[in-house]
Amino acid sequence: MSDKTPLNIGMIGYGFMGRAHSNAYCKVGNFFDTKYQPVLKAACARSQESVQAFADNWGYETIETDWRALLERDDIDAVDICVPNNLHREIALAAADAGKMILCEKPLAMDTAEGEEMCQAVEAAGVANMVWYNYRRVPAVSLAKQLIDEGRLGKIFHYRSVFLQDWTISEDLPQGGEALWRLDVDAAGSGVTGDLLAHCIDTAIWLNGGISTVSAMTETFIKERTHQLTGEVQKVGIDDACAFLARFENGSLATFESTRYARGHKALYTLEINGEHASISWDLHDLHRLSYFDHRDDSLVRGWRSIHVTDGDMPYMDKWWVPGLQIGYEHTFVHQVADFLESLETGEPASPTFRDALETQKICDAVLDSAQSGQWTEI
Ligand code: SOE
Repeated sequence: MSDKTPLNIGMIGYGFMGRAHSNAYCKVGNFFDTKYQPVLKAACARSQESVQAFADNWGYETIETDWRALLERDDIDAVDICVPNNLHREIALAAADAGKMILCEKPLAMDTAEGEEMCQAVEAAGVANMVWYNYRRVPAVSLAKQLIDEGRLGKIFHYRSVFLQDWTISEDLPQGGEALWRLDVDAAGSGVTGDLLAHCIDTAIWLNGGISTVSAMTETFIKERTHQLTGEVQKVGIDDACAFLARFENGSLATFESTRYARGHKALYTLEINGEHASISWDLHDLHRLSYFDHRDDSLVRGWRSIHVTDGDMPYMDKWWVPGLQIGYEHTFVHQVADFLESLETGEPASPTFRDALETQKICDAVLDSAQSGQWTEI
């Protein structure tokens, strides 16, 4: 019998992220020595058949088909919002009102105004809250943060980041409905800006501080698509591609680019940071490696080194296997849950909180405004 304190989870949604988070709740207690143990108490979605199948697969004890009923239950401590972006606000406000802790999928909201409302709601209710920007918890990215915070790079001059995919190139791909809601502006709020660049921005702010001004361009390559739910051909409202320039508050310059039209790239998230003494770069396709160049090295052996981030003194790695054996994508979510559980013990909020994630939302809004106006936009 575990002597851990149960933390009853109510999962809303059962898609890709519902699976990633459920897996994390299942695994965290086996690898991390936390006081709290997530319990898969209830899964909730509109389709009874689908949510039952999801619950059976992951071991959720019960199901609900109405999220309001889930929030009324006394046996739910924390709700996990894994539904399309246009539903985050309403559920989060009601969950805060019901006194539930909230773990919300990214991006926080459809826009900054909604996000601000959500921040105020969780802060007024005093409930623990966190947004699932999982890439911070890739050990190599966490190591990058450590190296930067230790001052090893010195003054930062440049930040460069891309997130490239190619899954929406076919004009026959419908928009809207299950699995394809990311293409429907009414459900997603934006295209690659909120879905992919939001990850790049979250990591960038975390590693390199606030962004002060942006200049962006966006494009929607396919102007009309059939809506999966209505069967009607409708205008596409999302940005298929977005590129922007940015200035950070620390004086460094940045370029960001994202598209779902980069043939050959499935999820190429990269970042590179150039500082006065050293540079680092990272690539999601090789996520357990961090490239590092230090100009202070002896010139005869100076060069880019590829750090295999698996040693026990590297972030999170003492919790897994033995040095040299790597971990993957799903572990980032386990790390995030572990940090959330630890935050309940220490009282120190797990980042990014709603308030932290609002910063990313502000940048996304500024990027879209700038693309619209053709002007630089101050944050
Ligand atoms: C889109 O394809 C997507 O699944 C995003 O929604 C995720 O946030 C990203 O991590 C991977 O790509």
